[in-house]
Amino acid sequence: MKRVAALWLMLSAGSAFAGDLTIEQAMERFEISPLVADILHAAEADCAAFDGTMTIDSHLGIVPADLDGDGGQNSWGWPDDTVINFNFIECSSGPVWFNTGGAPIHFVLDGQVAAGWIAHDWQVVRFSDFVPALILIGRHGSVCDGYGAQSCVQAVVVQEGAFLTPVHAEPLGAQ
Ligand SMILES: [Ca+2]
Repeated sequence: MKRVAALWLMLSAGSAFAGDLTIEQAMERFEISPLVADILHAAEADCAAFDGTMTIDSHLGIVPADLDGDGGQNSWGWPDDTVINFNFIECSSGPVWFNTGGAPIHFVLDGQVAAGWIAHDWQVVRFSDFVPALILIGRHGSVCDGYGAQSCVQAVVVQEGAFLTPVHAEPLGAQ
């Protein structure tokens, strides 16, 4: 297991392997669950509808991650959750899935449960013993009732197989 993880780090860091992957190459490079494959194939179809070819950044398009903080690994010894970041997946015919708020970022838990938001970027941080993994996603300013270029960060916690995030933030004094 450790050797495989080390190999993945080496592949990730090795410039010889940098660049863009086709969906077929991504299937060989990563342990892709059927749900992840569905998301990628749906995007590929969207791109093909515009006569485009989809390519996936080999480092940032599909990222193994530990979104629930359980430390779980898949059979390749990688973190058992997956982030699919369409900010780093391109369609040759144009910006099919981009808007001013970024592009879809899908978070897939144990290959089985997915949630996604239009966002610029993401990060997983440790929050507390009770919340070992906190997903932070950079959203369009309007989501925070601001303007587009303002910073707006949404936090998401994964617990018991569900993605939890505030629906209404309800600040004090807003009543
Ligand atoms: Ca996990």
